[in-house]
Amino acid sequence: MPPLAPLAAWCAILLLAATGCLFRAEDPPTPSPDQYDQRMTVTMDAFRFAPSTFQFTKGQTVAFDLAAVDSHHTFTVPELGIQWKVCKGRTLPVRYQFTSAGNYRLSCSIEGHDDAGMLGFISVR
Ligand SMILES: [Cu+2]
Repeated sequence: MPPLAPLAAWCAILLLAATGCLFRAEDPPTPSPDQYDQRMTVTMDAFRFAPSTFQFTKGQTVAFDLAAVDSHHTFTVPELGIQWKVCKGRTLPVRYQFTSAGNYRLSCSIEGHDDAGMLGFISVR
């Protein structure tokens, strides 16, 4: 048996452990409609956010359903302290109130994903 197969399996397990997707806590409950102003799904697949540009109003609370299709991905906006990790094949419900006007850069913090073009922009007016 070639020695590469067990090595690949261990690498996969280590990657899952490193991303926290091996022993994952339960997803938070989906927010109820009285807890947000807008609800939207963001698909993360093939190094892309869809949609990748967002326009919100200052004070607006948005409920996101973040769907990671092909891999683990993150929805990361450093300037807003947002770092949401989504395991492969999962949809994570999250909620955020945009309290500061500005233009913010969205990226995926999984190594190599932003270099591959996994970027977006959030405008809050
Ligand atoms: Cu990614």
